[in-house]
This record gives sequence, C-alpha cells and structure tokens, in this order.
Amino acid sequence: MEMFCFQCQETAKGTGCTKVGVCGKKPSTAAMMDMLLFATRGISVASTGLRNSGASIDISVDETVADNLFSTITNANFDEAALLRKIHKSFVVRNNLMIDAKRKGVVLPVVEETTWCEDKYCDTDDPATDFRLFEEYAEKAGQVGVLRNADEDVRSLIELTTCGLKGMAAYLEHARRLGFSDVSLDAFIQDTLSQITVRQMSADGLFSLVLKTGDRCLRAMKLLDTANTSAYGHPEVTRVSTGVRRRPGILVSGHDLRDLEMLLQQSFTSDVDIYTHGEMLPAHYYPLLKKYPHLAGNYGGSWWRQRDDFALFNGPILFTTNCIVPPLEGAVYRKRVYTTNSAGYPGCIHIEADDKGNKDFSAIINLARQCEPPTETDSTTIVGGFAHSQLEQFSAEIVEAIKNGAIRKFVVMAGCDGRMPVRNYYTEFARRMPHDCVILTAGCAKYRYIKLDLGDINGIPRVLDAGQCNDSYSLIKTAISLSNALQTDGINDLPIVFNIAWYEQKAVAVLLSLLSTGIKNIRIGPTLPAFLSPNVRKTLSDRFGLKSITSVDDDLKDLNLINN
Ligand code: FSO
Ligand code: SF4
Repeated sequence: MEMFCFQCQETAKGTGCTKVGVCGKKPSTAAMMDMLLFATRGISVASTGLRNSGASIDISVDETVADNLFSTITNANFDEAALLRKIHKSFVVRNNLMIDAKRKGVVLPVVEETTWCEDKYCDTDDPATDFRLFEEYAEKAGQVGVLRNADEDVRSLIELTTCGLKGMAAYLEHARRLGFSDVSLDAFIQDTLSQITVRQMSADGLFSLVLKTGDRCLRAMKLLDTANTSAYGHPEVTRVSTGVRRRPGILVSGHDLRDLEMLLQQSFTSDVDIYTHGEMLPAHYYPLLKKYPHLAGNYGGSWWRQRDDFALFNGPILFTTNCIVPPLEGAVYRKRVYTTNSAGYPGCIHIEADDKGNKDFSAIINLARQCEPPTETDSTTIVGGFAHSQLEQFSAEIVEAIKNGAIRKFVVMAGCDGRMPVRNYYTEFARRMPHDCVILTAGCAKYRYIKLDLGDINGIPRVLDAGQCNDSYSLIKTAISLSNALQTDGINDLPIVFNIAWYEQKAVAVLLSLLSTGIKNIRIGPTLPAFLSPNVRKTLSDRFGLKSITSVDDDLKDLNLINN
C-alpha cells in the first residue's frame, strides 16, 4: 500500500485509494497531507491545553488550523512544496505553544503529536527545498494517517468527525476573510482534534462528538451566511447567462466571494470580462456583486468537466478553493491557471494576500488582456437566487400552493456533483419527479439538472437554487420558516424529503448539520461514504433512518413522490 485515503465519494473501488488518488493525488502528496493533519493535531493538543488553563490563543493559531484542514479537502491542494511549508510552519506554531505552556506551568498531554520533531530543522531556509524534511515526513506519514486507528468503528467515527471539521474550517475561512469569526468554533475544532488525539474514546463518546460537530457545522454555515449577506446583500432571483461576450475573460472558480469581489474591483476598467465557473455561479445572485457590469456570466459545466471547458475558455483561470482537476501534461490552459487561499497546484502561480488580506490580481488581468475571448459552448440562462431571504418574500404564495395542493412535496437535492456516470440518477430523478414537486438545491449537485426545463408551479420555478454547498444553511432556514408558517411539529412533519448527493468533506459537514437538527430519513448517494463502518452505518440508519439511494423508480416510490 503506497497511501491510504478514503475521504471522498470517488475513492478507489469504493473502499480506499491505495496506489494513487482517483482525484490525481500522488502517494507523496497524500503523505504530506497525513503529516499536515498530524502537525495540526499537535497544535490542537497544545492550544486546547492552554485554553483550558484560561490562556488566550492568538488568532494566527486558529487561521493556521483552519487553513491546514481546508488544504487537505479533496481537490483543494496538490502542491507538495506548499504543503511542506505548511507542515513546517505548523510544527513551529506547535512548538511555540508548548514553550508558552511550559512558561505558564501548564502541563500538556504527552502524545506523539506533541513530542515528535520538537526541535528539528527550525533553522531551515525554505522547508520546500529541504529534502531532509521531505524524506523524514514521508517516512513518518505511514504511521500517522487514517489507518493509525486499528479499530474500524473508532476509525470510522474519527474520519466522520474529521471530515466535518474540514468542512467547518472551510466555512470559517470564507467568513473570516469577510471580517466575521467566532472563536468558540475555532476552539471547538481544536478541542475536538485534541480529544481524538489524547483520549481513548468509546464508540458512544465518539458518536456524540460526531453530532456535536454537526451542530457546530450548522453554526459555521450560519456565520458564513451572515458574512456573505452583510458584505454583498441578500441573494435575489437572477437570470445568469451561460453565453460569452466579445472581450477576453477571466474565469473564477471555487467558493470565495471576497476574491471575486477584489478581482471585479481591480479589473473594472481593464477591458476584460469576469466569468464564474462551477460553485462560483451563485455570486451572480448577490446585489453587490452583480452590480459590476463586467461580471459577464457563468462559463462551462460542473467542476469535473473543467479540462474541456478551460481549454475553450482561452483566458486565465483563478481557483479560489477546490475543485481542481489536475491538468493533463501539455494541456493548453495549464499556464493560465492561478490559485489562491488554501488551493494550490504545482507550477501554478499562487496569489498571496498581504497583511490586510488584500490581493494583487494584476498579473491575471494583464495575462487576460493578451488572450482571445472565450469560445462559446452554451448560450442558455440559469435562474437562481432562492436563498432564505428571497424565499421568505414568496412565503405567502408558497404556503398557499402547499395548502391548495399545487405543491405536494419539496425535494432537497443539495450537495455535490462528481464524475461517476451513476450520477445520471440525479438528472433522471429530477426529470421524473411528478409535476407537483419542487427541488430545493444548493451546491454543485445542481449541474445535473439546473439546465433542464422543468417549468414552474403558479410562477414558482420547480428548481429553486439557494447557492453554493456552503449555503445549505439557507435550505434549513427555509424549512424552519415553512414549519412555522404551516405550524407543523418540526421539519420532519413538513412535505419535504431529502435526497442529498455528496462528493467531498464539505458535503459531509452539510450532512452532519442536517442530522444535528434531527432531520430523518435522508437519502445520500450515489454511494455511502467508504469510511462508514458497517456498525456506524447501522447506527446512522437506526437513529436517523439514513439510507443510500437505490434506483430512481424505487426511490420515487419510497419517498412517496409517486404511488407504489
Ligand atoms: Fe462542489 Fe467541489 Fe461545493 Fe465541493 S465544487 S464538490 S462539496 O468542492 O464544495 O459543491
Ligand atoms: Fe482517493 Fe478521494 Fe482521497 Fe483523492 S480524496 S485520494 S480520490 S479518497
């Protein structure tokens, strides 16, 4: 076995990637990620010990932990040199916390995560070029990855928790960039990492930790919703063009709205247009982003089609987060790819923020000016912007449509898209849903059906897109409002069913959030996570009715959308 990773839905053979990642992650990159998580657990043990003694922890520690977790999310960072620098920096952060603890007389738990590599190579000029470090980390990685836990149920629950924490870290990082943070959530991440490192926890104890993580994921999504809407206004119904204009363009991918805003500001008078890609589509729904006349439209399809789409785009591409698909050797667009934040790809220019969080995108804008305009691949329109505040305004019509039977069911189909052909299930499901059913969606899962003409019910479109996967909070808020308006006992008594598609760890965070609110009988697909052991699956099924999808026909019947 050269590596072991089973954190995403596309994991090899549905069990784990052991030779190379299906995502393109190499064993050496997987080793650096295992080491980065090891170092992050070390920081967390030290910071939690200090916090529990009443000491305050510098915000840079929270930022480092969040960035490390985000960098290990599927398709976020493939750049080993960047990962090496992050590992090295993390050991330095950990060591400083430990020195601080010693000075204050705080006794920290003694575990490998706090003792290993205590004083090595701190004087190194650039860890990325120090081969000693790479070799030593690669050797150690074999003992500290997910397989370090021999018990499969413990391993399963720890992975489930860790995936939730990674998703939460991503939400917190986006919110922080807009000036919103909640130290209790950062403390929770570190405390949880510390607990799974220093304590021999029972399966029951770990299961409670999973649910607590879900609750905190929901709070993190709420914080991000506040951050986004405070900065850019509440999303509103918007028609987004998928066609192209005549000027050269820059394509912005990923989820970070602040990066898009800075790029829009800096390119305002530059004779280039800005297009969104993948999960950046919902940026068009925000009043203070769509006001820019050169925010031209949404280019291309779902993230996994990017090799084709980027070749035809002709201009530079900026990844603000995942999902990066490794470009093929010799791909024409390779030299036009830039990354920022926790994203990274070897050979691509990484744009760093200055001390105040500002970024200089002039290199991308200058490159765009020399490029051909995008080649048109589509010329339709996507309608979205149905986040909680906008739906609140339609609430009377929606409640009336439910009461008079025009809308019989809402089907929450949020989550992610992916490469597997089996995901055609979601297109078919949307197509075959009866005409009195409406889809509530968020995330890139929508690319499986957003361009279908599913019509409307009394003017209410049958696909209501709230935004990014991060905006799944909006769907929960909408469900709670409906429950209040219809005076039901809770979300489970509403005419709402959940059929969620997952791919990476942010979707796990969304799933845990849904479970933490007590929502029952969620379907997830196209397959259950490989990291759920048979016992953990059974517990989730017994306690929450969580099930895998089956066939479109059977699920439509099982969810009472069509008659048996
Ligand atoms: Fe998709 Fe990728 Fe948004 Fe994920 S683009 S798959 S859950 O990163 O984050 O929905
Ligand atoms: Fe495999 Fe997914 Fe891990 Fe990539 S992220 S190595 S595809 S399990």
